[in-house]
Amino acid sequence: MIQKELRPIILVELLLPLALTIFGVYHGVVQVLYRAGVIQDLEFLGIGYYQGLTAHGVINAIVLTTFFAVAFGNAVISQTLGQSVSMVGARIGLALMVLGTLVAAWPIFTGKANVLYTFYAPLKAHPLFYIGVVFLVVGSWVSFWAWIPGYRRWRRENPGRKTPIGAVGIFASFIIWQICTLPVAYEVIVQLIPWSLGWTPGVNVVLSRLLFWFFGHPLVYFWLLPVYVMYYMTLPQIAGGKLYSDFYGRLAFMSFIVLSAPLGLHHQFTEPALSSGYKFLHAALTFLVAVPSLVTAFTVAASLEHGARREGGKGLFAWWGKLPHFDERRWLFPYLFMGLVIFILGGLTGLINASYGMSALVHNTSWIPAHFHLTVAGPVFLGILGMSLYLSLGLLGKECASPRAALAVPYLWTLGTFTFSAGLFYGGIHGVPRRTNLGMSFLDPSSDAYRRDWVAGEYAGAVGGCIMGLAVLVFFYALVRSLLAPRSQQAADAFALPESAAYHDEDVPAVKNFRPWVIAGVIAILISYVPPLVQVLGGNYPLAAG
Ligand code: HAS
Repeated sequence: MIQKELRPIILVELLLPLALTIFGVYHGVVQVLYRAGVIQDLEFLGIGYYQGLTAHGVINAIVLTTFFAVAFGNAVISQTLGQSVSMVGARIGLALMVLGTLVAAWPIFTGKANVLYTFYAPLKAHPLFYIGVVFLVVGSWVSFWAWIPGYRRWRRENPGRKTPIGAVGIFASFIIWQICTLPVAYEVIVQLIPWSLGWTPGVNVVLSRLLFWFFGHPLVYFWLLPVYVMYYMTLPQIAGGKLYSDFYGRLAFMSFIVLSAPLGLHHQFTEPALSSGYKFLHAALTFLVAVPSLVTAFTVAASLEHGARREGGKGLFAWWGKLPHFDERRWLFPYLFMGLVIFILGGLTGLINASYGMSALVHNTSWIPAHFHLTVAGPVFLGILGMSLYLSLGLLGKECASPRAALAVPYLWTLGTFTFSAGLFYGGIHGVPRRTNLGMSFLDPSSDAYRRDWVAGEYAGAVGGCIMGLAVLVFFYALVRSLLAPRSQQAADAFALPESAAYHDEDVPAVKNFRPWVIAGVIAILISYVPPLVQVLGGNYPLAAG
């Protein structure tokens, strides 16, 4: 059972960022229209191109994901450990996150923070943007710390018992977050805030980029792991089966603690200030971090097969037909399943990016947003939408009032992301740049820079982006109708997240304790980041005024 006093906090953490996502998604649709040349201007309805792009990235990829990770973490930890989360910590955490979001929103909405969601120097924002980000992150830390006393109590009261797998995944995610936000906290507090306040003459851009990407790659696993918790903890049961292997689930989460961080240089293969040897090391480690996802692919597929066969599924592939793809009572299933389907392509294209030589072809082209709309905007966004609807209705004791609409969303979203990404992949390998107002340049037929061969990809991107926008509209229709439906206190009291039993419930001591994995993770970070850091600090680069 989810702790009673925690429920209103979880509801705010789910619904507030979802409301903001209306702006986030709106700017996504406007973005594809600029890029396809439908909008040929520096701004649309008073909001500039880079201002809208910043709002799109910050709201969807930073605010929504962080609030959701904390909300879902609160629900999973309090339910699976049956221990109370510290209410003081949960309240302070929420207050700081809301304050941070409001403080950062002002410079974004007034056009004083057009620095994109990758906010490293030399782009400079108003100091309040950085201060807001600090509050948001510290709020998420405090929410995480609020789980620790209850977990220690649980361990004392349950000696030798395995921590429930949902709690393992949530803790893994927040351990990664705690570690990876330290370098970006240094960057923001020591470099960016004093610089944006005018207290320092300039900023070391190379150091700023290095610290940002130290944070930037593990950040993607902070987005992904809550969804992996859904895949391991809830999906097998919704599919009518069991988690195929408890050990492999734990192994995947523990491996992410070690492997998420020491590979951020794969975002900086083109960085002239860093030696190629370090880049090669990070490239090799990037291939290793795909392993826990491949393990997940096999374990989750086996769990789905087990569920489908229990429901009468037969044959080598025909059992797929027995999964609840269109079951109105189990409308959460396609949010998770279609996320997995999308992630097959998202993961494969990640491996292409990681290949040292291939990155030179695709870096900073539209290939990159195509990749990340099949990852963060694929399994992650679908998981967030589905679970936010499921959790908020469950906590309020309401039924989904439009199950058909709720079911349509993941299919529409998948159609949209595949169309969008196909266009942007195509454009990317033909050299179309990312983060560029193409309607004012390469897609403007009256411009000397016009590129006819780039039109098809961007048009496909625009069609896909509009379908994605439509999917979100349908989602809000289902959400609002359901929120207006009558509530049942009895249903609210009885609500719990589905927890799958394990088919193979192995007892392997190596994956029962976080400590050795955290130590290995810190050692891996020291090996992979100290030499590049020493190189950058010894570089004596001129400071950028911004
Ligand atoms: Fe990435 C750039 C490499 C995963 C997000 N990535 C980005 C950026 C973002 C992002 C936002 O090496 C752009 C940053 C920016 O703005 O510049 N990425 C990888 C690799 C992985 C990977 C190797 N990325 C993610 C995830 C993200 C994410 C996850 C968000 C959540 N990425 C890169 C690289 C770059 C990059 C370079 C920099 C490129 C550049 O030059 O700028 C791996 O973790 C992927 C492993 C995943 C798999 C897939 C496993 C499949 C599963 C589904 C199974 C399906 C089932 C269903 C069971 C190997 C789990 C069965 C049903 C059937 C129908 C069969």
